[in-house]
Amino acid sequence: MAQLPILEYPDPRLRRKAQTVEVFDARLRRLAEDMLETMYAAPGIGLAAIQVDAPWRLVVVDVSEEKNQPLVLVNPRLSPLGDERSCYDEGCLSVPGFYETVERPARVRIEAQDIEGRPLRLEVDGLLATCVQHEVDHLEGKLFVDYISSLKRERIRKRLEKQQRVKDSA
Ligand code: QAP
Ligand code: CO
Repeated sequence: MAQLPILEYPDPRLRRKAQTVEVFDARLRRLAEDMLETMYAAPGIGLAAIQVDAPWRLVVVDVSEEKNQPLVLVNPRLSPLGDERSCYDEGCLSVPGFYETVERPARVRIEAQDIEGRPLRLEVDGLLATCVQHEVDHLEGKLFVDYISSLKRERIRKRLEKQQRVKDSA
């Protein structure tokens, strides 16, 4: 297994629309394993393939305390269940060091495929529901900073660009 470099906002590659996975092979399994390793090492609770410059409709999440309940979703589609909404302080491995409150549907139905291509159907709530919605947004090129004010977003962009300049010149 290997840890993969993570693209950081405002990298334009994070704005691409990810492609449907049609081939369920060893390379796909390898990518999912490397993404899990990368997420656990961060540490994080969710990662979309696009964040490691692999523009496929693949996400991994694990919101468990023990970090032993990995969920791998291929070609996920979500539908909200009911009108209830909930707020979480969200972060993102592609927006390191910044957290903002985002409101989203509290419960969602997930229709996806597992890593072998078998259909997967789940109904989730709580942090898992929020995390899966955050990750599926990535597949459409959407980031949690798109939900906050443009003033806050621009401030985050400028700070990250500055940090990246420092890193690149080191
Ligand atoms: C998405 O994000 C998420 O800034 C997953 O310095 C997060 O795992 C959905 C992380 C929260 C809902 C609530 C962020 C690690 C991890 C950072 C993550 C950082 C180090 C973010
Ligand atoms: Co994210």
